[in-house]
Amino acid sequence: MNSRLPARSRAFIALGSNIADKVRHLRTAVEMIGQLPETSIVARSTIWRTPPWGKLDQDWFANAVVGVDTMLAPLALLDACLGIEAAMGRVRNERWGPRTIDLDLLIHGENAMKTERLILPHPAIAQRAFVLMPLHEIAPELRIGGQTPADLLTALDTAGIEKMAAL
Ligand code: A4P
Ligand code: MG
Repeated sequence: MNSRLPARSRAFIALGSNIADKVRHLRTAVEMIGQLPETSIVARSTIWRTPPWGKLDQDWFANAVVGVDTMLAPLALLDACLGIEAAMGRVRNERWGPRTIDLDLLIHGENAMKTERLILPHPAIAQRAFVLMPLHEIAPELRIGGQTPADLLTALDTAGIEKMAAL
């Protein structure tokens, strides 16, 4: 294979919203992800209703995960996701605080990196049931540090996390 050819990768993007019409925000973001260049959505989880994690005094979240096939390199895909957040009017206030839409790049093929702008795989996957439950739905065989989403979920509290709508 010609190593200079750009590679196609399977990536997973987590979506979260806890302001106003949360379900609509997730659907709008997925539509925009599907319109990115050389990127197609290949799997979408259910939308899950999840209790707030990290910062507890805020509204519940709608969370989901999509799988994409993309020719975009990791940083290009991150920038595209940040662009969608900005286009949807997200304002960055406090860490872990309320948000119209949050897009986290969970996995990008086999790529592993730790730079100031991007860490792959996303460092918090193993602590977050609101990511692992939708990820398990669409990628039960995926390995994160050698463990499947179901393996990682055995150590976590999943109370109050429920399916709420199709994405
Ligand atoms: N960044 C580095 N690696 C990545 C990556 N793999 N994916 C950098 C995405 N971004 C990555 O992100 C800050 C910077 O992280 C980005 O500019 C990028 O360069 P951000 O989204 O502005 O930060 P944040 O979201 O305010 O903070 P943080 O710590 O990322 O919060 P999280 O992790 O997004 O958590 N509870 C429930 N139930 N459901 C939720 O969805 N979300 C949060 C926010 C808290 N509690 C929640 C939920
Ligand atoms: Mg984020």
